[in-house]
Amino acid sequence: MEDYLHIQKPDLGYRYEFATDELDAMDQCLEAHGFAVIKDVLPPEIVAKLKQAVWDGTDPERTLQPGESRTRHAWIESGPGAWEVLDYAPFMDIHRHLIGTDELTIHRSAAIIRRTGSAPVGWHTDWCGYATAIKHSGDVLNRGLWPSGKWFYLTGSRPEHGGLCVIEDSHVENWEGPEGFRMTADRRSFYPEGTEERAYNGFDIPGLVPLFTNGGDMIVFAHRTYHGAFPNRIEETRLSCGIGFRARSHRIDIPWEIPEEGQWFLANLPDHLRGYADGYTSINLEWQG
Ligand SMILES: O=C(O)CCC(=O)C(=O)O
Ligand SMILES: [Fe+2]
Repeated sequence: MEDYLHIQKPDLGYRYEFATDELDAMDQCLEAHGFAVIKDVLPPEIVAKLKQAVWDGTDPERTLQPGESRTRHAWIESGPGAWEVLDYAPFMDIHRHLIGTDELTIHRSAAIIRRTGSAPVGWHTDWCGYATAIKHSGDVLNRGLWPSGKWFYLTGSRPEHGGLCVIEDSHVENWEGPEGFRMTADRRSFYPEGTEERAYNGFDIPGLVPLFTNGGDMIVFAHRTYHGAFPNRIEETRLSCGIGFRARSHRIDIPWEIPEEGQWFLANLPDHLRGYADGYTSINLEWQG
């Protein structure tokens, strides 16, 4: 069985890892190649608390079995363990930089648990801006032109541990896919030429960049960047979380009712953090347009 242990950190010929005081250089990489890593955004104490909050918000009853994965959408709504990171000024400073304004509203958040043996995540872009019909919540929320991702792989990102991988330079409009592949009709993924049209989940792709990060490093990618994740092939359970913001002035007219958990979040977020919930849409995964 392929274990991905042999995959080394690539030398791409350009820098894509930056310290928190190198954000202008980071922007240039994000713009040129569609991704970047910001090193040591969170200290170990906060990483430890967030790991706990990922479990509590995603699998509170600890029912997830080996081989399984679970995603908690709107994870910020799960409680103080998730939203307390909004009090950590260096974290918020980076988000202000990424969005280009001081007035931020929480846009989307998620936490993911991938236990040993969990499956790979097929290649996709999160961006739904190509869709002309608005059919589900992603079509409403994932149309922005600001950076996506902003993930923390709290137990580290590396190929053997279900790490994230991106395709360099795949963030440009009308990208045609890696050599030897064709885009799916909806442009959300690609598949090898001459095979059935189905999102590819193999890792033998030109331009693939496996990311190697520590728990406190932030992975940033451009809205269109294509990415996937390796299967988790080691003993340790993979934990990851991400919180994305948008400019508060960018209002979104939501076609769904804010679910009960979202209402609970809005009622319980401490006063000094309320500004971040101004215009918050929550998400309703059942909603269909
Ligand atoms: O689990 C991962 O590593 C990738 C998740 C992802 O890309 C997504 O949720 O859109
Ligand atoms: Fe994604």
